[in-house]
Amino acid sequence: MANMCLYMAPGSCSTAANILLEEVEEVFEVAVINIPAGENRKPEYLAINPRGTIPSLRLRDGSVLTDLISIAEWLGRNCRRGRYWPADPALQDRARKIMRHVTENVHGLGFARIFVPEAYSCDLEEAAQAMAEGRRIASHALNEAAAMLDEEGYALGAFSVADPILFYVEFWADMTDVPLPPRLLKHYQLMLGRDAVYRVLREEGYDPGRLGKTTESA
Ligand SMILES: N[C@@H](CCC(=O)N[C@@H](CS)C(=O)NCC(=O)O)C(=O)O
Repeated sequence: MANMCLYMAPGSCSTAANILLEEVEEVFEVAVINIPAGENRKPEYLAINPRGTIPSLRLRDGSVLTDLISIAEWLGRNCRRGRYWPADPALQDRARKIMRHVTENVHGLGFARIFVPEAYSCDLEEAAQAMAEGRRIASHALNEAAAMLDEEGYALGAFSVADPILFYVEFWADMTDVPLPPRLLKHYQLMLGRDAVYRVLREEGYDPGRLGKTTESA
């Protein structure tokens, strides 16, 4: 059977899937999809993921997962090493709520406006407004995410699939100077201390030593 293959773009939300694949010590291949060059809209990639979004994960049997949360849950449940999907149904419920909040609200409503303002505007002035609105939404949604964690440390107490998902928006906040609430800043710094996170950031072209010095929100 072929190795798994992660279709990804460095610095995008696929970083979360890349971290999880490293955490579970899977052997996998990587296919870099150049989003600014439109590779995700080419027929070759649309044949893999008809929505043209990143990440996608091709499994060993050839089936393909095309959504970050599905990928995270599958890896957490099925990999030989490190079972990072909780057994407790209440924790599973919490993991799904956190992951959905991150992908739908922090990312989908907030950072999408910061990174792709032209999708929300017709001219430069509207684009500036969309970016400002995106910063407000991302900041508010990050505060809501912080309130979903009841203690300092990992999202569910022990490391789980929810942590790399929380991590990618903390990383984006660092990259774009969106202040992090204190609990998320601590979570971000905790994640930056993990070997797999360090390796993935280096592979994706970042210097982990320069990250995590971001300011806290009030
Ligand atoms: N809900 C999807 C969304 C993923 C998503 O928005 N990915 C971005 C990169 S961070 C993307 O593919 N952007 C290119 C596009 O939508 O055309 C998921 O969680 O997998």
